Amino acid sequence: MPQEAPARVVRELASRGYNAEREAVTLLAGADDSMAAIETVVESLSPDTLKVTREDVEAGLERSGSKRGTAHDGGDGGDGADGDGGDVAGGVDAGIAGDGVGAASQGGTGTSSTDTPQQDPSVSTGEDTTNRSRDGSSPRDVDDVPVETKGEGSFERTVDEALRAIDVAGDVTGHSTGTGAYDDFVSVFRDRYDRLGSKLRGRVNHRPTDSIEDMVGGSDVGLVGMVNDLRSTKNGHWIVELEDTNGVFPCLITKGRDLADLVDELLFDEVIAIEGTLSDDGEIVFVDELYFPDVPRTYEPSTADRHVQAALISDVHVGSQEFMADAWHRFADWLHTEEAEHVEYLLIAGDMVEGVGVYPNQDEELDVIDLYEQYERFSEYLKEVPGDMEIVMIPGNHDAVRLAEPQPGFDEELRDIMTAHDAKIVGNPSTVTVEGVSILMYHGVSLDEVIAEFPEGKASYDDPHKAMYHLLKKRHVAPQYGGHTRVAPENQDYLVIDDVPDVFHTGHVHKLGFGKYHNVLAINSGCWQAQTDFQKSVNIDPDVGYAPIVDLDTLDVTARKFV
Ligand code: D5M
Ligand code: FE
Ligand code: ZN
Repeated sequence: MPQEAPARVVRELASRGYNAEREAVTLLAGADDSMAAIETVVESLSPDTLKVTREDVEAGLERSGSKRGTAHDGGDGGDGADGDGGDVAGGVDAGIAGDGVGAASQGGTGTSSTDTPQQDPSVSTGEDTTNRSRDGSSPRDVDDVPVETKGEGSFERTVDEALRAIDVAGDVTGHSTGTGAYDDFVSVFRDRYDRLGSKLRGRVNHRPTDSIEDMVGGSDVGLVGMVNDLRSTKNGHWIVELEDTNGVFPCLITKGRDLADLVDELLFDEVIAIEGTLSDDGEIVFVDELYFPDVPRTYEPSTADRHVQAALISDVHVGSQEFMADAWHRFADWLHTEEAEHVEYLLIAGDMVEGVGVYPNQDEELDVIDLYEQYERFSEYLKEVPGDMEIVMIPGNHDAVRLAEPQPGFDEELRDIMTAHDAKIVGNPSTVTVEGVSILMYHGVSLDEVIAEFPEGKASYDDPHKAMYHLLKKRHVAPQYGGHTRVAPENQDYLVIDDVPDVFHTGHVHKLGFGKYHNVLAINSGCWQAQTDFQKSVNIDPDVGYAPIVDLDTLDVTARKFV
């Protein structure tokens, strides 16, 4: 008889209205028949018990003659099922706890290799061994669910929190100055131009736009500019109008040249450099070379000094009828197993909840209609993961913060709701450095734009990481102003990718994909929401219930599947 995962014990107790000490959970998880033991212990509790203690469990089990499991005696060693002060956070409401699904960590592995774009998740991950229907329709029957415990159902994590290091940069939270006034737009674009331009100045001999027309026809010209306009001529050539701080200048890219292929990749408002020759009449530059700020090919990412892992997820969408609670429970349960012993960090790249009024007719698919209640539920789900885990979260377009990017982290009211694990709540985007590995977290709304505007081969929903490569190449997470992505002007451009990250983590498009671009690991995490009616109508087939796990010492990735 397999032993139970602690998270499941927590849920069972919570569904009966009890909190529990960590040691009590460990004992129950290690019992020969945890569910029976829970019943016995609960029956023997005095009516005024709120929190189940170790003594309660021992007394209850003794009375019934149940034996404790032998695999592991709780002890005091590490942080148990949930670390907050040694107690297990309870109070999970029945809607969650009543969804009786056992632990089943699943899946094979798919390890990324350098420079090899990844990856069809259905190939890289193990097959579905439980084959359960999604949340709401699964029977409350746990015995038939395989629990992958490797014979150590009561495995207890032992982590050394002193070895951890986590640091956040580039977060707008608390620094937003934008008023939306015209001046703010001028300053944010100027900042973008200065910072990205400085990465390009070494590559071309920049001539200010207003001095080019005074040059002799046929001169060599270098120009660093922001893409102000892009149009085709009647002969099928392209005119890219570049803007610097002095004005604009038109540059011609002739059709049929290799360069013309790059026109497909241009977005308005991004900063590029060109080299070319001034026309005889001094009116236009014929482009010979085009440069993006880019990531150096020789970039050498930093890695952690020890074997430690991070789970990178996003798009939980709690509150949606399509939220896959079963998959989440399996994920949380798996985190308590020995296999996940080194997973000490959990990064969540936005869309914690489904939100309210985000898309037209969205209310028809809401399971929880109150926004704050959605966050309360989310917080309860978060409590299922081991209490010692370090959690970082940024908001997404479904979250209750301003939609325009950069988005500040959640406000006090929401922080008060999401107190579990003392998570680090930061803005979108933010760069989180975990034990030396810098991880740029960005929700990913601009990916829709890149995918919509680029040809299929350069960016698609099936290969979301390739769309991410373009953002790295542009060194900007959302270059185009005025399209899908709403951008709020601030006194600086928080969306510029100033320093090359070691890992780039996005979500939003609900597709799993990862690969390396010039040695930077790009990961788009999938989601925890099954296909919505809207997504069905536009053929978006989401990758649900995956958690990519990154080895911070090697930057290898294993995609784990929990559906
Ligand atoms: O977005 C999930 C994905 O689905 C993302 O690629 C946008 C797209 N999506 C979902 N609903 C809509 C509507 N109503 N209009 C346009 N695009 C949509 P998420 O932000 O998680 O909902
Ligand atoms: Fe989402
Ligand atoms: Zn989103």
